[in-house]
Amino acid sequence: MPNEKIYIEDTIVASASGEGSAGVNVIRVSGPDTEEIASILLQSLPEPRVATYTKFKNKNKETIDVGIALYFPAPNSYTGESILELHAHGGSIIGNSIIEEIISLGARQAQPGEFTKRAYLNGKIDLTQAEAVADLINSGTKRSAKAAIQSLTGKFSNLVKSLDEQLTKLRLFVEASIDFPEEDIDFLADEKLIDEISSCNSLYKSLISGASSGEILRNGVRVAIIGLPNAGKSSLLNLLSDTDKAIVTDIAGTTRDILNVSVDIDGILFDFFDTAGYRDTPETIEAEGIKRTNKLLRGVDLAIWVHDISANKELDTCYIPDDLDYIVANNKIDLIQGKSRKNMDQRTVNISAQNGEGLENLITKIKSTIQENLSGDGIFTARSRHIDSLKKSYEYFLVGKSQLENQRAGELFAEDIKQAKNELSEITGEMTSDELLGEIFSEFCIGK
Ligand SMILES: Nc1nc2c(ncn2[C@@H]2O[C@H](COP(=O)(O)OP(=O)(O)OP(=O)(O)O)[C@@H](O)[C@H]2O)c(=O)[nH]1
Ligand SMILES: [Mg+2]
Repeated sequence: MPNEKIYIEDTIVASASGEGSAGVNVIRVSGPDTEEIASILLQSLPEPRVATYTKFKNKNKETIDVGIALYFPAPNSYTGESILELHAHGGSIIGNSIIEEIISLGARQAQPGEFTKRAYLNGKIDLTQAEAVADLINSGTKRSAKAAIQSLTGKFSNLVKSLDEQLTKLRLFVEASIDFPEEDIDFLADEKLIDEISSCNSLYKSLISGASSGEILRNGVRVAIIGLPNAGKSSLLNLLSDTDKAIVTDIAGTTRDILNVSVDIDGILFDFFDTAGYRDTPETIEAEGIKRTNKLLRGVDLAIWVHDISANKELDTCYIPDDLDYIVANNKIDLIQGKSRKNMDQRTVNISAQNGEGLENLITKIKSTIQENLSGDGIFTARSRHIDSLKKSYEYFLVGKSQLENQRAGELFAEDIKQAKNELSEITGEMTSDELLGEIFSEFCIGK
């Protein structure tokens, strides 16, 4: 679909440099009327791709502003259509006057993300790249920006494409063999086929793990700090975020509402949530706080159970949902000496939220729990819809593989591979619904 030439009738305009005052305001025009608009506004069409210093004039030949004009004739532009870019003086008065003038010459105000949507519809970029543009603009850490650049430059789509090509080869190979039914084929005796199946399998695994890491980088990691009253949860939130955002007192039941702080740890955005302590309480506000904590736990990636080790209470983690990863932070270790400090297992760290002891260990543990597959540079940005499609595609592949291995069923294998390929094509946007497109581009800012 995207590679078919789609004729888009109208011409759009928007400021690409966003709201607020700035030195320069970049105004973009894209569409079939670009040349005509430029000829009137600038009195002549600038030379393609050459920065031209010129006056911007209204229909009465009055100068609205002076600045740089850049003209990119179709199809060699961001959108694939003719584009005019005006670098005007900053400030909304001048910017709006120029935009109004361009609208009076036949353009209309662009929708959010419409330039990028046109780039996608004109086959300039695929859908993962378009999504990466939004991710890059919205990225909250250097590392997530780097991951977005990787996807923007095609790293993710190329991996998906290469998996798709391998699946095509497999399917063709098996289909060619089924065309000779008189021969009783033993697919599994063919080493080349076995090798290719196993290489597809590995590619699926690395893509799914890469995309999962990419999603973590994009969205950040949500961590709930939970435990009994007075265990030191709010103190820990303050320590982790190096703030005094949460109120700390020695009164059990201090925190009632959920408090949230974002912290950039080595390029990954962590959202820490401080919560009300668990206990049976007749007090309505505190009980409501506990209810909110339980709801929060259904939407986080990790919990830190803060346990007051000085209080001589049993560790009771029964409030943590079965499928949620958690770390036990034995807090107030400063009050404990010698032997009783030990007694550690894999998911436990000793800390003092008061004096900072053990903080590094806790952070290392948080990272290792989350980052199991967050590796160095190989990361690209990805979204849950990509992971869903990859997983569905992998399921078809695995079913097909077992049909072949257990029943020698070549036809069924070929059919499953076809389905697996369909799922992949949703990722790059070769097969995508209008609804999904609307959803994706509505997240963009105007002018992108
Ligand atoms: N000695 C010592 N005291 C601590 C430590 N961490 C917290 N405290 C103290 O324990 C008390 C409770 O701390 P908070 O951080 O308010 O505990 P909380 O878990 O948020 O409590 P609630 O909000 O009531 O559930 C305060 O008096 C803190 O100063 C620690 O590591 N060592
Ligand atoms: Mg608290």
